[in-house]
Amino acid sequence: MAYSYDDQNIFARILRGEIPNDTVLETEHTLAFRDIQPQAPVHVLVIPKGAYVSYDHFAAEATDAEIADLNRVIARICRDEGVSLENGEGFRMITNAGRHGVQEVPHMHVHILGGRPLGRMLS
Ligand code: DGP
Repeated sequence: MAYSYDDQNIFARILRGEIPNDTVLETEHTLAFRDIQPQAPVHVLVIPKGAYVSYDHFAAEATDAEIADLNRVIARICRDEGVSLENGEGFRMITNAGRHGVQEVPHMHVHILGGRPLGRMLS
């Protein structure tokens, strides 16, 4: 079964400029913006500009340039937001996928959360 991408999802509309967003950083392949319902003082969403539904879709089919760009953006945001281990107290990255992952928006995104102790998630 192939991955199926709905180009009317809210992040596709943000990428087309149809819906405003609070952009943190934009590069050739990647857009990062603040989550509309922040769960922590730092809550940034990082998305590829390409039409990927989930992290596994992105990791399987994106180009090396797209994958490298998204990861460099994550590193820059962690540093710029002061949550990197270079200059802060740390962060958490989450990517939800599909029904069991409780993914609300079907365009691949990584949450970066930080700025407060986040509590234990896995034990
Ligand atoms: P999830 O798909 O469950 O990983 O989470 C989607 C996140 O996207 C959720 O934290 C809320 C956020 N979100 C939903 N709609 C918008 C929007 O229009 N703008 C922004 N900035 N964030 C949104």
